[in-house]
Amino acid sequence: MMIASPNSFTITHQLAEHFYAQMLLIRQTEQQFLELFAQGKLNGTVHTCIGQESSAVAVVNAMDTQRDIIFSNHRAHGHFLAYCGDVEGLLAEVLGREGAVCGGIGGTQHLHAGNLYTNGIQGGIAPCATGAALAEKMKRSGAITTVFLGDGTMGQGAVYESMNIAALWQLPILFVLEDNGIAQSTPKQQEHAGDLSTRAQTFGIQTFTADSFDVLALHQTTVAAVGLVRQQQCPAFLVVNCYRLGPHSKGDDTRSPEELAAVEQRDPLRQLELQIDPEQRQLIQQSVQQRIQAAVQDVLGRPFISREGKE
Ligand SMILES: Cc1ncc(C[n+]2csc(CCOP(=O)(O)OP(=O)(O)O)c2C)c(N)n1
Repeated sequence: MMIASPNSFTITHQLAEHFYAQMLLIRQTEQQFLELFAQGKLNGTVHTCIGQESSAVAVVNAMDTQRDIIFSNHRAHGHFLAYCGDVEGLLAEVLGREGAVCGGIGGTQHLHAGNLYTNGIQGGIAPCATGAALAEKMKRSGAITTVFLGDGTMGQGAVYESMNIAALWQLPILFVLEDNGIAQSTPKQQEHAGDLSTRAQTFGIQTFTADSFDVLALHQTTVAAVGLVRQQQCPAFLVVNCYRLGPHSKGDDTRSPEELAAVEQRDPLRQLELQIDPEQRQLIQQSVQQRIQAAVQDVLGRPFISREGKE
């Protein structure tokens, strides 16, 4: 199911409601994953983007999802759901059930739907995205490519090789840095010298900066960055300052409860909630909750995917 293009929203409050519904869907789907894990129904691990949903929603909605290409990483559920909204396909993928969006082979980190591709190898997606941008430029399709990177991933050489070639060949690609200040358990300051937000400037790539706490403002900044990439057929760098409210995956959060509690006060989902008409808010909450409950019940009732004869 493709989500309606935000271009059809002319009134800010309609856009806010649309974003709220998407952010809530992402939040509650991921909370469901954690719950299913705790119940022993979900094997392996999941990396949730709880607290960072606004980045996925603001960026994906600035793109033309009919033709643009998105590459994402290990923390991909938000990008995936903002792109296609397929809760059932994602749940089935993570739970290894029939109807899984990638046949149950990709799991949480390796998702594919339409023009969206995700991969858990840090930095490995940057050259792939750059190649896709080159292909679209050669085809003169007008499509652009976006690639999501974490601050820890900015330590990978392949990211800079990709920026270099994207600038040299003027490729239509938006590098999005979701800077949540930590890579698993390593704070940014212990890992990187200098300022990550100025990295792309050395390649002559224009940089846009916003934070995730105001999804509407972040969306506006992204629209400007996407416009530049599409019109000028050149790369751009968008730095999204954000904060992960959950652990890296599970039980591996080294940040203090005080630090987390302070940032929870600024939770982007709650900030947006305050801007939504209470009646409308309740309707959205009910609809998202029903959707997720029905999806969980449906998917848990499906058979496991059989690998018999496929090895
Ligand atoms: C090449 C590679 N090295 C190590 C890992 C293990 N790993 C998974 S996520 C992660 C941290 C990533 O941090 P960051 O890029 O800041 O993204 P975030 O998790 O904060 O979203 C690491 C080291 C990996 N997936 N790929």
